[in-house]
Amino acid sequence: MRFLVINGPNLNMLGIREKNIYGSETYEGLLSFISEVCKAEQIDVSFFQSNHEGAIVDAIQEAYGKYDGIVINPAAYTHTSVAILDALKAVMIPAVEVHISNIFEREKFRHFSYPSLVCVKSIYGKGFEGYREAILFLKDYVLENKA
Ligand code: CA2
Repeated sequence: MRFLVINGPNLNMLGIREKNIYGSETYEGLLSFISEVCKAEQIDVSFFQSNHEGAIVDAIQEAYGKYDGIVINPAAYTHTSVAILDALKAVMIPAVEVHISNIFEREKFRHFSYPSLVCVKSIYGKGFEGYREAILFLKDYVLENKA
């Protein structure tokens, strides 16, 4: 099974600032954490991070036919990007949305998520553990929905 993990703008700054919201672990730490989870689950994982909306759309399109599942934290684009929503709809790869923080306990503009309209699950407020939950959920989902 092959998964693509996509992280959006500024998540490469993890551990550098806003530690009260996102914790003190770095982006590299996040990748190691996810790699360990995927290794234990025998999942091949690839990572993509970008600060650019179009680059994220390109990465989703390029995933078509190559990956069984997508885990995505679109970061700020969560609340603005119809383009990322449309790309997820276009490729029809099952996707789980993850947010490190609890977006519903923050500013009102973070309460709405475009990707939640197409993702098979949304996980928020669980820190890095949310990515583990996403991988495990997606693995079961893909196995159960195999043609
Ligand atoms: O909680 C999440 O994972 C978010 O997707 C993170 C986004 C935010 O815009 C969403 O509303 C919720 C922001 C990521 C910014 O990450 C930073 C990391 C370190 C320093 C500054 C920002």
